[in-house]
Amino acid sequence: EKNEPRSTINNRIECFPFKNMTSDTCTKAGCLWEVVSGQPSCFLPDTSVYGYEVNGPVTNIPNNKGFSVDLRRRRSADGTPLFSLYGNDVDEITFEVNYHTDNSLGMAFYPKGANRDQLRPPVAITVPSATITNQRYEAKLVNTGIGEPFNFQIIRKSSGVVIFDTSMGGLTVSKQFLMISTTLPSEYLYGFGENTHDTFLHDMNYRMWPIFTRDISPIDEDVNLYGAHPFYMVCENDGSSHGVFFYNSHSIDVTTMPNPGITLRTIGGMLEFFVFLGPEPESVVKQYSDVIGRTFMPPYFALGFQLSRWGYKNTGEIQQVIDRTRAVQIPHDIQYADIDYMDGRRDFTIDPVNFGDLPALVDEVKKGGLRFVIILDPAIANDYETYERGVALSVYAEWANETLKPDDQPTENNIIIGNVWPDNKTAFPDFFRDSTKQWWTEEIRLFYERLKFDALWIDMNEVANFDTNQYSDKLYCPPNQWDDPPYETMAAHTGPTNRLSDKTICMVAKFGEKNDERLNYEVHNLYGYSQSIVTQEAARQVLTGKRSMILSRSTFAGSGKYTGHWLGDNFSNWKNMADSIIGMMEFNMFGMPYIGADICGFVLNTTEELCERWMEIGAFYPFSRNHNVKDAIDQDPGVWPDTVAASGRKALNIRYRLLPYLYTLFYDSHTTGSTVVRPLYHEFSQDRKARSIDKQFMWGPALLISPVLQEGKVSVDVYIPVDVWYDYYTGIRVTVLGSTTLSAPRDHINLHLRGGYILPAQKPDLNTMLSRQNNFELLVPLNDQNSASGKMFWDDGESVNTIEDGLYQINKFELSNNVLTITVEKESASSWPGIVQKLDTIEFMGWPSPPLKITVQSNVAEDIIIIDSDKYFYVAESKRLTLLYEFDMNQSYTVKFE
Ligand code: MIG
Repeated sequence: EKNEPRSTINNRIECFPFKNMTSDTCTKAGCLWEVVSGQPSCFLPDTSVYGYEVNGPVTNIPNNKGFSVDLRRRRSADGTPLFSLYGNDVDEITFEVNYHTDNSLGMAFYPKGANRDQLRPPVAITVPSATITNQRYEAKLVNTGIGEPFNFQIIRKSSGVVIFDTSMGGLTVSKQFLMISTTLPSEYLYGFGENTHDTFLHDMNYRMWPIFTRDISPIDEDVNLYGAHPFYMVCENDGSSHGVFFYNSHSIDVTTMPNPGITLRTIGGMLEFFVFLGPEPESVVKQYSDVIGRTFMPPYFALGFQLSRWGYKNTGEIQQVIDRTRAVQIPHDIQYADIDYMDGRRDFTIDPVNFGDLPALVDEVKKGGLRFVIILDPAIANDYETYERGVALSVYAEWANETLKPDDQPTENNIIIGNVWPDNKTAFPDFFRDSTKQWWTEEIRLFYERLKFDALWIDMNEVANFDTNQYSDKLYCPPNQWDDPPYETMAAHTGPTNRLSDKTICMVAKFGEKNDERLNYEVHNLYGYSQSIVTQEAARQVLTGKRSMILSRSTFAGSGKYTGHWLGDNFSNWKNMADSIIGMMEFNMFGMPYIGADICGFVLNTTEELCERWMEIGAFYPFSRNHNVKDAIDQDPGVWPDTVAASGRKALNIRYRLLPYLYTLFYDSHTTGSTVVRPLYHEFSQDRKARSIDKQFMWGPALLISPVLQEGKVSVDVYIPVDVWYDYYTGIRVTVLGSTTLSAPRDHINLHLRGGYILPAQKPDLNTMLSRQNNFELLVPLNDQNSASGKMFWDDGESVNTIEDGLYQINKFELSNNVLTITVEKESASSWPGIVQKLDTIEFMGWPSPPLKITVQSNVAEDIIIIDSDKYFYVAESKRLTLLYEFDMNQSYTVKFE
């Protein structure tokens, strides 16, 4: 009777996902039942019946910093709370809105009087704070009368667009089930991860996505992968964008709805959100990074090309790969060793038979500028000194309480024992403890004494454990409210035995220091995150003052401060190659620009054509590594000298040429939060077509990359937004804009430069140690005003905190009114030798007519030099002007064209 149908069926909030409901069980539970195809049949009644109501006056926070209001559950006529979905609902809660800055706000729902810190994830964030002077949003409690349904909106003042709106109801706060729904102002929804999304733009048709870290190949949709990033972005119809961060580390389910809207469900903590008003997409990502932190600055060598595989049989095989890569003149900066190098796959050991000579190889190859990276897994075999030293410092995750531990589980000291790669049973370090940090750092230091690695690759940190629940003689989780919560989330329904603990350790494992203990249930998503923090610090300590680089498989919001990421165990197929673009764009949105996928594909045998195309696109991954599974055919480019290697070399030489531009994008990202790999949507958000492009991507604002992603194709369908563009190879201006088809022979990846930007470049070489000694170049594609601008960031490429310590240089470039100025904007401090290289080539594209005279004046000399006319060339057909003149990067110049 009271359960009125909803006004539209496109906003149904499902009552019991994963339960087989019938008309009878559904209505008995208080929900509505109606079968409509494509819609949930059992769904919640509206806010007149379910959810919360206003239960007190609105209290303003002084200085226009927000407000709070008490709420209580909806009541029946006799004053008792109405029905509950999963039990234990909190009757009285407080809703608080905090205006952080003019462009960002926070909001939280918490049990009245609760200590919020205990409900928050142990993830360091920064709450932005500024005086509110020109608030871009209105935060509106729609009903303020006592007993009226809770309804909250955030409105973008400039357009009146409602960007957050809880009017469809469903708000639930219980101990182990929390839910909120919001309508969205448009269908342009991006983000949430880590999942394999078929499209960058979300499908709004009741798709559900789990967020819960797990060791699963990114080949299927609808499963949770390695990382957890509860962040989304929406492009409003007018092109303004906003973003929302759900600050919660529990297992989360995201459901899209066609109205359009989303429902978020989680199983603990708080419903707490940060909202960012942008309005430009890049501003949204920057504002998000204000909260979660900005990316680490990668060492320069980490921008070079990298080779890896699982299954090298011995040091000799690694040497062979290095040699055949050199033979085909492929630039090569990092060589990896996977778990094969270990003795019985135990961390910090070396297989004495097959890899005893690995340290010597590392020493040798480093002389030529190659760097070496080793893998480390978190799980520690319980049969050697590393393990024993950990026991002594009590570094391992334990059962939360003795009574939960099944009697038949192998254990010592209450430590949780599992089974991963090592030859023996394993324990799992708890990286939330200081003692673990001390132990891990020391183990890394001891190992560095044996093998001089340059960076660390941390794998299996979801945390992966192979057999939980699958074999009775190995680890299994006794039934309890944490391993079997009333609402299990989708993650539990995508594991082998349908439990959260599948392929990981029990939710009742305990983590953290004695005075701040947390159940795995709360912090499971933070395993890789916590390991990344400790590993970065350890590497920097051990490599005294060197930046190093950490590559982590599992990540959380904020991991970008500490690590990069690869997209995991992809398959050697064309779809997975295309998916990598979406993954890269999403991780850039998540503040993790150091990202890429295994080039040529990991699982299965690659093919020559696939590998060739993958080397081409992979040359434009910020993290560019060819990596392969054990037992698959070799796929390093040297295997196919005339095809994969030839095309790979061509693409990689362009990458190396553009590394100063890429490095400068990382500097921008590190200092402002901007993206490195950038979706077209970010640069052309007014262009509706650009908002859905996910088969092409950009480097920053100036380079458009359009790879071939299909087998047998020698052309590519692209979208080129309305602007000034030049073909990278010919310098010829693009005349057909919009949707078009470009020729793309097997050895060609289409690249376009955007008019108006100046890109710093450098002559390529076989690794970055060599290329860093070459002369610089500038690429100057002109816009329609015949102007362009840009900058270059430079430092020693490897010291820690060069930016914070001011040990870097910035050169600014500006072309307008036929005058090019090169300005040393920030000179490097004296303690750093500065730039010795010259800039000797400037390539202008779209230069209108041949110059009659070019003059140069340096800031350190009085005289104006007239450049010899044989030092510049103008090609009328392509309107390309090349200037060959040696500029010293430590001087400022004015170059005039007459
Ligand atoms: O269960 O170390 O994603 O890159 O080669 C497989 C072996 C373990 C998974 C990583 C992959 C790596 C592999 N590892």
